[in-house]
Amino acid sequence: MTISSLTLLGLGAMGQSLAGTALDAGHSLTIWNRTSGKADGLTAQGATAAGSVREAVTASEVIVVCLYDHASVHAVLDTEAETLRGRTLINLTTTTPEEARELAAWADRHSIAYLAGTIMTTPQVIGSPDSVILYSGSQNAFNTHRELLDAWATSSYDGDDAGLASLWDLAMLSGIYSMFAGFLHGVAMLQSASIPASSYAQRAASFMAAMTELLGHSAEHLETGDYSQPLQSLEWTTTLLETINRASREQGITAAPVKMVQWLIQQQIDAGHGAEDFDRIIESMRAATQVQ
Ligand code: FVH
Repeated sequence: MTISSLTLLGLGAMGQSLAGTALDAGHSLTIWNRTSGKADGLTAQGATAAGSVREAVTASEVIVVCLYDHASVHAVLDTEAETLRGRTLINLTTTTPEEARELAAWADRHSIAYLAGTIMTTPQVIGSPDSVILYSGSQNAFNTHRELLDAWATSSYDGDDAGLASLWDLAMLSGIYSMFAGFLHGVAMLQSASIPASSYAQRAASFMAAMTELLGHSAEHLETGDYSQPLQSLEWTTTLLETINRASREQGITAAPVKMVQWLIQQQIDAGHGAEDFDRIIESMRAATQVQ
């Protein structure tokens, strides 16, 4: 089903890309941004710039929000709850799961259909086959506006709990940031011996890709909670990580990402689980005493 009208609030780097792609796909688009100047290129492509949030919301049945954070979404929408009544709100702003649920409840109180989306890609990739956006919340909104959503990315629907898309997003990003911190630590080690980052990147890419083959094996441990058949025990691993620590000191750098892993391991060793598998460190993350 082709939508007749669409409003986009927020013309940052991502909003610009979403807007351009929607226009390219033939959608009729109204745009609004807090500060002026960001709409100019898009109006030249056919978008209509609204002078206020109310004017922008009134123009369309579907309102897409792509703002900086949860607080900015409330800053923009709170005074327009009645204007939004009966319309569909698709929020592509990064939030926590609880923030997404809070917005869904707010929308529900005002009879606004609410779909939460999390963008798993950069603005440059929006509209390409590599672009992925995860959704949760109103299944009806997801199904009804699928054509628009699919213009931006491969769209996945994860369930009617509005917080789920966000939970997935942040869980995926957590893995990526930890991996890149480890990559940068490796670069720092090698650069201390004048080996360029590009050499490390080339060798590390295939090594890391090979390591991802082990994720399924870990998942088996994590789903059963049985860590008694270690691929690498906690005691063995902490000895290795201490060696990386000493090597880092020798090279004059700090091994902060490695120390974080050592800390998680130590909780389990102290609790008497040193002979069990490395995957057991997930229990340190679940512990109520964790560092916030
Ligand atoms: N850019 C990316 O690579 C990532 C990819 C993954 C998903 N994110 C999320 O997308 C949201 C928007 O990101 P963005 O890249 O467009 O962000 P900015 O370029 O910084 O633009 C922010 C827009 O938000 C407006 N804004 C900020 N605070 C307020 C406020 N209090 N009231 C109204 N609008 C506000 C800002 O307006 P202005 O500064 O231009 O006036 C921009 O339109 C984000 O959640 C990412 O996590 C992108």
